[in-house]
Amino acid sequence: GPPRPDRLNCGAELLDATVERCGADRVAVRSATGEVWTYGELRAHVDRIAHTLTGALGVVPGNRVLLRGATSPWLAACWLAVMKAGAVAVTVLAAHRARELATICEAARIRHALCDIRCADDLEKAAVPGLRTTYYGGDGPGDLLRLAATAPASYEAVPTSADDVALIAFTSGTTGRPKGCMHFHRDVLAIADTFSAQVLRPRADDVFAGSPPLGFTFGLGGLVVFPLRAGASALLADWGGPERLLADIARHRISVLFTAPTAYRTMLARLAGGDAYDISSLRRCVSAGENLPPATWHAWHRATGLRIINGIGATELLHIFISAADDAIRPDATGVPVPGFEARVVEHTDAGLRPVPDGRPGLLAVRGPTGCRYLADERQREYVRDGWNLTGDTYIRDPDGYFRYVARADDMIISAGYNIAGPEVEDALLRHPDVVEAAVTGRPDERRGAVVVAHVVLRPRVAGTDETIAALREFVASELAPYKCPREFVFLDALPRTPTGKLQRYRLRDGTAE
Ligand code: 3SK
Repeated sequence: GPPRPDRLNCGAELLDATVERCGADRVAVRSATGEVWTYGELRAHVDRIAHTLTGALGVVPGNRVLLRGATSPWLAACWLAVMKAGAVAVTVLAAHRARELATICEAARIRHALCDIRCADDLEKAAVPGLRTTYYGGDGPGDLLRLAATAPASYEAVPTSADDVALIAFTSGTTGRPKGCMHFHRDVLAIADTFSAQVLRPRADDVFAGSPPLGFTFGLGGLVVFPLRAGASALLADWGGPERLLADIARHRISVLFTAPTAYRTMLARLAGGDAYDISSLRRCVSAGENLPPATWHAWHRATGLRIINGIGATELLHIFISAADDAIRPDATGVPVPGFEARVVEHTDAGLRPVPDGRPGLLAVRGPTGCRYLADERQREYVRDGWNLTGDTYIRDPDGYFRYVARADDMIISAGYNIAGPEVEDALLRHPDVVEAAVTGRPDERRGAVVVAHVVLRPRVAGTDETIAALREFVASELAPYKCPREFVFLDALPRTPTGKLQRYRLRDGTAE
């Protein structure tokens, strides 16, 4: 009969359709160690792994396959092979430890794992009952790549349906029990055809790179899905710090960068320190994962002439859903809903969600082609209300449709009757030349409800003395209303972050970061 119209395999679309359109000879991926694969080579590796999965390893469509590894072309090839084989990828972080892996494997009922030999330890320690792990990158006879070497180099993708689950991405936010977010084959293409195609607008000659790991959907989208959909290429290498990233930009002539605000700040510190890097190849710089303070946007613009594309994304929505491009970028706003998405600012009422007037803070609500479907988790009811995804962020919508970030909804500080948004105070602190990182929290206080505490990382060789505190206080007081000025200062060598780079405010509040 005729092909079913709902048939869609995102692996085939990203790889086979791109080869058909752009040819097999273009570079697809590069590794940290200098390996370069064309699209034809990437496809042959993917197809051999897909054959091995469905043959020797006994994976059938719908099986969940854990993927764990350093960022590398081989990890991307395994992910694409799982897609083409119609299985479900559960990509975890190399930073996940045994207990976290055991929880994820149990929640997702995982029986198969493909694991980088360099990350074997914690998966073995997790001792997941019934798990069949195949390692890659080693030299034993059972190594995935040895098995795959003798498999046929061409594999017809399983004709999955657009609504079949393609991946389960786990998120625990900055704390809490991990939640598995299920995404369909069509969702994977939707993020490429919305944020990437319409905001980022990559070209086939672009070279992508960045810091987020592939186990974080920010990285999976930015470093695998978007470049492949565009016929472009990507450097797939682990985050090795700001100097490494700057050197990689120069060496590989990177043109599209995906990273988080903190990495922009640490790169700026290196550039300001006089280190010379040729980063003239950059044309698009994306920031997400955390709020981008205007101070960081302006500092990057001053240093490079480039306008950072800010965005807010969520594992629940797979990728970025509010952003802006080119002349539409405003340093003090996240942007407007990415075409295909709708966003509004709401509040809870007994009758359900009610829109909040423009200019007033409220909860961000989003809907679009992707959305939250937690794997067997009662928190689904809180995240999706009346068909809208509630991300947990407080936002203001300006009358002209721009969305401005205020704070995470549960991070607002209420002091002496005033509502204080930590990010506004952080932005003021970051404008001070001695401040490299800043995070502001509230400390419970009997008299005021809470007092504002600033956690600050200072520029090298600046000491956290009483004079420094006085200077920072005076500086913030000249920028913001007095009630927003921090009463206490804590100086740290680094801010506590999750393996995906998100600030752990609760560790600042409970003092475990000091
Ligand atoms: O969690 C996030 O912040 C995020 C940002 C961009 C794209 C994807 C994600 C999960």
